[in-house]
Amino acid sequence: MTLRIGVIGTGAIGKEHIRRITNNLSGGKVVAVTDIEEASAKSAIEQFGLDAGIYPDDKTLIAEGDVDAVLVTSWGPEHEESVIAAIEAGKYVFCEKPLATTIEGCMRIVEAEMKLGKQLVQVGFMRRYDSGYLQLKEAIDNKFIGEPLLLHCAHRNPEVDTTYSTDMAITDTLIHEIDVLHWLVNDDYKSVQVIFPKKTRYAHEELRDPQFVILETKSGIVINVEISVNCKYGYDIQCEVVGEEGIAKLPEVPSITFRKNGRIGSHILMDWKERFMDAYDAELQDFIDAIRKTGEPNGPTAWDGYIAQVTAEACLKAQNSGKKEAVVFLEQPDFYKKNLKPAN
Ligand code: NAI
Ligand code: NAD
Ligand code: ISE
Repeated sequence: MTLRIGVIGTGAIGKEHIRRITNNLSGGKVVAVTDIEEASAKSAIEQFGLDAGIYPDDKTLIAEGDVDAVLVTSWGPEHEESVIAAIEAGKYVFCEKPLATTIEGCMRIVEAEMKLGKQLVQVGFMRRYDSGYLQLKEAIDNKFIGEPLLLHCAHRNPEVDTTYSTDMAITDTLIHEIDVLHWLVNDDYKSVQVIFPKKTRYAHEELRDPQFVILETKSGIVINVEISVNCKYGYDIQCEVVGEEGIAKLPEVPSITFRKNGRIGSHILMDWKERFMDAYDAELQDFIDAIRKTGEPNGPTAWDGYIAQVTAEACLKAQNSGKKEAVVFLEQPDFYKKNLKPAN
């Protein structure tokens, strides 16, 4: 059966996901769209030539759209209501990060899913599907560099607009590292700290940029992440794992090397949409395939969304206190204790 998909929020990433489901992936079809800006939903239909209905809001799409699954690609604070409405209607959900913008909101989603008794939700933490991170994970799991001791990471965006605030460096940007790094080293976070270095003159008045985050895991691995969202030169994601017997690093994005105007160089991407293109394809293909084959999604769960939000909120506290803050999770319910199979 083809998975009939409704899209809630047809902005930047909503349209990107519609494009990939329609043009690149198999087994899914976008049959319904909604956006609080009706013009945005209409433009999605026109841009991709969709044979899909437009619905006035998320609840109507879920109730009347004849969908098996929804993609929640609206703004973060809007996610919770749409996800819970979908779960209560028994629809599968692919929700972009963050799952919800509060710990309590994430827990309401977890509880709704457990009440239904079936996993329906996958969170859009696509880096777990990136071939670079998967290679790093394989190296760590096979003890290729011995036990990991510390990680040096960077998450750099060339620029942001004036709506981007200091807390978004954590909740919108670092959240990808928060999810992928504990998964990478098979550990849980214990504490976090945020340091504000000298501010770049390219940051708008209200924004503190760059930021330097230190996360410590229960086994003592120390992870530092530089977040710079006005780095100017490109979209650049770095991750270096220092182990007892060697160092493993995320591969650079392939590019030609050129010799021009007295220089040897290579290109750096400028846009987040391109950096994890293959990972976005893989996460959504896996969502579609797993549901069609097993009746349950196979990717990052609502519990992973909760773990990320607890860690993000500890980082927000650390931004304000300047101190090391504890990260405290509830015990993982048995319901979520399954071994995630690798992507594809
Ligand atoms: P956007 O602002 O371009 O698009 C959001 C769209 O959702 C807008 O068209 C807006 O009108 C609509 N919308 C908001 N609330 C809605 C609601 N309740 N019902 C229906 N439509 C609603 O934002 P963007 O950049 O596409 O981000 C959307 C989500 O995707 C966010 O959660 C963001 O964190 C996530 N995202 C994830 C990325 C990733 O790498 N995984 C990259 C970029 C965004
Ligand atoms: P966007 O502003 O371009 O799009 C959001 C869209 O949602 C807008 O069109 C808006 O009108 C619509 N919308 C908002 N509230 C709505 C509601 N209640 N019902 C229906 N539509 C609603 O934003 P974006 O950049 O596409 O980001 C959307 C989400 O995707 C965010 O959660 C963001 O964090 C996430 N995101 C993830 C990645 C990633 O790398 N995984 C990258 C970018 C964005
Ligand atoms: C955006 O929402 C994303 O998810 C991108 O992956 C990230 O690099 C960017 O900083 C966020 O704003």
